Amino acid sequence: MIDQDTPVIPPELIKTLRAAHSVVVLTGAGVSAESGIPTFRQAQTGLWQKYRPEDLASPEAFRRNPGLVWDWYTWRRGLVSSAQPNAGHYALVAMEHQVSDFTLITQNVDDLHRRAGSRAIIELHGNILRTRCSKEGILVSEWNEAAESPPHCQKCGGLLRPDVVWFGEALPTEALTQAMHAAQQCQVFLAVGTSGLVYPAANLPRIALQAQAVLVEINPQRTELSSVVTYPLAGLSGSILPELVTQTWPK
Ligand code: BJW
Repeated sequence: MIDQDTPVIPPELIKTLRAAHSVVVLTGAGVSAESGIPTFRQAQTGLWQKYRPEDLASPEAFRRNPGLVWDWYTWRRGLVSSAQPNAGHYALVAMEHQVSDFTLITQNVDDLHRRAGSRAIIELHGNILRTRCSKEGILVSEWNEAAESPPHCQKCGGLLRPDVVWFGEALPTEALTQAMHAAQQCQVFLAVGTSGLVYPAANLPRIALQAQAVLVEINPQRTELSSVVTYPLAGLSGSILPELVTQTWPK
């Protein structure tokens, strides 16, 4: 049965996807919205309602008030840890099994793609479940949470921070290089649940389009990308992705 909120998927798209041997999917926060994780630009809840995420996810914010930033990430780590992958995450696992050259590029830091079972994942903006020393950059797995906020590195005394990419920081070079290469080479590129406002990730669909890929967008809202994509599919990724996979590769 087709969900009333799921748009009809054009038959030409199904045909193109079925024939494609190289597919790239770029995901954003919208993919995890149906797992109960607020998107980046959506109002935060509870104690964090009065803060804009854009004002907390930066080196300046961390320098100004490291305790506040650490506490926000501690709250978000809790949300992420208790969330479960949704039907959209699982559909991407199924897609990976069907396409010989499949690349999943995510801007999300929530680890839900990996927990769903996706394997070929490029994490552009890091992972909130990893912590590193802000002084030496090394990953740290143990600290005294009760002592201070943020805790200090037990080796060098530097402040600990989440291993994510804040505004003004460089993306991991290898991840970005691989993502750009995949976007240049693919036949079909799907942009799912992203506002397309944050660079350099926002360039990836445009790179794919310039390289003649078929561009698909899945998002309930229009974005800056909507007017240039080949197939804009307006709706929720948790409904559209499973439908797309089922119709493209029926059992
Ligand atoms: C659904 C749905 C459902 C809802 N189904 N959909 C070029 C031009 C202008 C500016 C720049 C530029 N190049 C660089 C910049 C500066 C800056 C930038 O892009 N600024 C813009 C805001 C203008 N970029 C950077 O600073 C980057 N660094 C950089 O460029 O460094 C250069 C450098 C080089 C060498 C040395 C030093 C520096 C870094 C960007 C890092 C972004 N980090 C964050 C935070 C990560 C950690 C954390 O989570 O706390 O990443 S910001 C935030 O935005 C997060 C996200 O990954 C990212 C993207 O957001 P996303 O995923 O698109 O989420 P939303 O909330 O915006 O949208 C959700 C969408 O889902 C919506 O459209 C909904 O409709 C939809 N949706 N429910 C499907 N069920």
